[in-house]
Amino acid sequence: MAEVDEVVPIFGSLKPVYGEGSLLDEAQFRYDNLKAKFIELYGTEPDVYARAPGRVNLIGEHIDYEGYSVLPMAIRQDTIVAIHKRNSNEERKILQIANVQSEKYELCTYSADPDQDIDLKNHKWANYFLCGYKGFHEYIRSKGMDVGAPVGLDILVDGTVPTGSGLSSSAAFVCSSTIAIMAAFNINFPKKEVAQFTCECERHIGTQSGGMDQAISVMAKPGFAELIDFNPIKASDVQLPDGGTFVIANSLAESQKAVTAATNYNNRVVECRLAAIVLAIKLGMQAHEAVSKVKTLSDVEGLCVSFAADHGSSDALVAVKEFLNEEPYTKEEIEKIIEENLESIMAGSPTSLAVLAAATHFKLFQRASHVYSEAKRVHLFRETVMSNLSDDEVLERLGELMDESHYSCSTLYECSCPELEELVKVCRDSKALGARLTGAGWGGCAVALVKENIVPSFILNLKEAFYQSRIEKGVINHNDLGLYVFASKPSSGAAIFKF
Ligand code: NG1
Repeated sequence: MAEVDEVVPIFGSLKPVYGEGSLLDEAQFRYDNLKAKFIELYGTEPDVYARAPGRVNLIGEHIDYEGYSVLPMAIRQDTIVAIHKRNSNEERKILQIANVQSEKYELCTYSADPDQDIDLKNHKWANYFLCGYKGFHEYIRSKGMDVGAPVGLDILVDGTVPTGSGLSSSAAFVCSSTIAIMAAFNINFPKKEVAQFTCECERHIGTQSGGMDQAISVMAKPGFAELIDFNPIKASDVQLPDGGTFVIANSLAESQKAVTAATNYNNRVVECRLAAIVLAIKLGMQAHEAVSKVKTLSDVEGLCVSFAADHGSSDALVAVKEFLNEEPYTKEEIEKIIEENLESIMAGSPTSLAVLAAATHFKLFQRASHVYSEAKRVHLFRETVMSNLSDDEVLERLGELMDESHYSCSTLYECSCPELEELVKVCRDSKALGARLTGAGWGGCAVALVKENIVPSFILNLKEAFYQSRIEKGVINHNDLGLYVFASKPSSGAAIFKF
């Protein structure tokens, strides 16, 4: 029980998070560099640092926002935010946000008003900091706490999670920013609260995110993947079997989740909601009740399963097959079933209205089929890990589940892309036990489960079959290959450092 209320840890040295050896040396170098640059830029030392890792999702894609459990692990790549809070009597009450990669990410300044709007049409990298800033203040207020009038903040960021790669660089940035702000105000909260409210913070960027990335970034433990449940958020340790390694490989197609939200990420959230409402009505709920009560496919799973039970099954997909058409629905067809105009049911959500404005058809059958089957695969994955099969048998089965997950993402959810398809095929041809896209998709990374003893030859194969032609075309530099394909072990969650 005590564990549930653990707050974000505060350390006086890097070792508890970064371990020993070369990883620690590399981390020490980054923190020293961050401090030196901070002093150069702001003329003072940071008060405190916060770090939060990226993650790789092993299985359970696009189901967190539907209320279903997912199974990610934290990776060692992280974002570090160094922060200094100015005194309330200092002039210039502004937020200054700089990045150690100053040539790529320019210095951004914002007012210190926590109620300012984020300009979503003009996407700037530091907007993610602002998400944390706004969300922190909203959360503080919701708890009846008061941190006084706005003061200036100086910030310097150093991130190693590749952006647009499906490894949650955005959540690593939002979580480390929010936690740095908390720490600058000398406030700490239980990790599961932080996991919940950092998810709400990130929605300020305009994506209707589920909570997976923030939950794993805040709650991860070294050595374990985590089964993350939602409503309420809970993380249960999953010890992966010996003999297998997860290799992450970047497809080099950048997934611009915030920019493409209306046609990709948020579009799928809206399609799932519409599928859930239509199912509820077909299963006997009054249309007005379904519209007001049903938000996600997990809300109607019970109805689907009861229907399936009457037909000798326990599988929600039986109801999906019976009641949803495989042909995409037009807006008018859905409006006829739900007896309301789609704009009016989405009226409170500008990001959903943007989806409606961009869409001509809605694939309800395909999206619901993916969500229900993927939710089942997550549990099968965990049951397999906990079964008494031999390690080899466990690894084989996990690989199959990963392959099935990819097939579903690619054909039913349509969140893959040609580069990811090519990469997943190369992984399988190179003897992966299973491989799939990870994260939102539409670009970004694949994750492959590989027998430990063939990892070096597997990576070499990927380099030859996938990356060599891209090196020759100048897409990437040979010396950077280690950034694009690497084996990963489950790493630590978010932390605060006061040195
Ligand atoms: P990425 O784009 O990989 O960070 C996104 C969502 C997750 C989840 C996955 C798909 C955010 C911050 N993250 O992850 O919540 O829905 O897509 O499974 O939007």
